[in-house]
Amino acid sequence: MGCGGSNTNAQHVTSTNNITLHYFDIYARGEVIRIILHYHGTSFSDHRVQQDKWPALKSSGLAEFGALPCLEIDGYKLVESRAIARYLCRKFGYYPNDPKNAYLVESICDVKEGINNEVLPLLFKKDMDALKKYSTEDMPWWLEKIENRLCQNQNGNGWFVGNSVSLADFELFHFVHDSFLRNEIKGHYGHILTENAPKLKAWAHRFLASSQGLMTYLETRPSRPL
Ligand SMILES: N[C@@H](CCC(=O)N[C@@H](CS)C(=O)NCC(=O)O)C(=O)O
Repeated sequence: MGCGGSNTNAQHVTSTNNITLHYFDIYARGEVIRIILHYHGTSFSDHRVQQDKWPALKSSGLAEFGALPCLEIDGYKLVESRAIARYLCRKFGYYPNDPKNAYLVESICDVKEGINNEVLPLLFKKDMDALKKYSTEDMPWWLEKIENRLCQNQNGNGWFVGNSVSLADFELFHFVHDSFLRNEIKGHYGHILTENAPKLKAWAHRFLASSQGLMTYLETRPSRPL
């Protein structure tokens, strides 16, 4: 196929101050975008796409690569969850300029992505036995290593990188909160975090306490069993 079609890369749409997130009503790849926007206190339209509406939306070409999330912002339709998270963090001042600090942020994000690649297929298949096996056998090792990284900065009593919140904190908070701390799940999996990474658990509570907007969102978002 040639390049004759319209350029849909970061497709430009009519400029507007309105922000709309199109994503499913789940806590997976697009949820970190909701977390960043609520933490920052930016109002946006949270379009939770129901499964029966997805085929038509997909055919409409809204999402450049045929998958969600898609964020309409600054006159663009942005896709790819991790690229969108970076965009927002750069825009809001949650991304370091210094290359070494950027490396520290990116390596933490890549660790989360590696875990996601193992866990999300199990969640989508609702393979709870495999999920439990991964959580009890593999996760403790990862949690310990991630906590070690946290402790390399300010003895684990601050944020992941430098003196302020960064993309690394957003990505890891999404992972830690939704895998271990949220109400629907903490009775089953919370002990894995408590036993293997107590400082990481304290960091997650500290992070949450630093944003009223995020606290309110997490208290009021639709409940999900998985
Ligand atoms: N690499 C993409 C993956 C997006 C993705 O797989 N999204 C899923 C939901 S989490 C989706 O849209 N599934 C429906 C489909 O592919 O038709 C990203 O990170 O945004």
